[in-house]
Amino acid sequence: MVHFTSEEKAMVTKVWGLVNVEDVGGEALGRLLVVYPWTQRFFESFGNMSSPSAIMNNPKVKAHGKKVLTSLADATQNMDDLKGTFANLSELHCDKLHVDPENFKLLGNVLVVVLSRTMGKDFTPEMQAAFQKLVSGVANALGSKYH
Ligand code: HNI
Repeated sequence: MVHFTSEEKAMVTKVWGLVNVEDVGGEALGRLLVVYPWTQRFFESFGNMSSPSAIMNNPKVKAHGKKVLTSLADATQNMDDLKGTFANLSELHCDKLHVDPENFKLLGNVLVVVLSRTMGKDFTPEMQAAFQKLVSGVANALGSKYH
């Protein structure tokens, strides 16, 4: 189980305060689908994914990215209990959606890349480290109910 120091918690809160959930969510999910094309198979109902620009401008991708990031807000507020916080979503992604948990790590990493781009120098190494730890903890929590 990951443990966050009070400094790390403060860093995560700071990062989250600078995140525009709508922009960053769509950008991160879009990039996941472009960079790791096999992830597209989970989103066949989303329509046009024929090129990187089709993916990045797909309204369903943007809407779903926003939904995922909104759910990540729960992580920033429950850093002492990520497993409990994501228990239901772990069951959903395993039993109903059949998403390989490796993909949670990929999305977390893409998210960190997107934050580096959007925040530039404001995203200090300490902030990056704390946020990377958070997304890794969430990926772990989302995988915890797999069987
Ligand atoms: Ni994920 C639905 C949260 C990563 C594939 N996902 C959701 C929902 C939430 C959510 C919230 C909506 C649930 C509901 O309707 O009750 N997903 C998260 C979080 C992460 C994540 C917090 C990681 C940080 N999901 C991923 C990844 C994939 C993924 C990496 C696949 C590559 N998720 C899905 C699919 C759905 C989904 C597929 C259903 C989409 C739909 O509406 O058809």
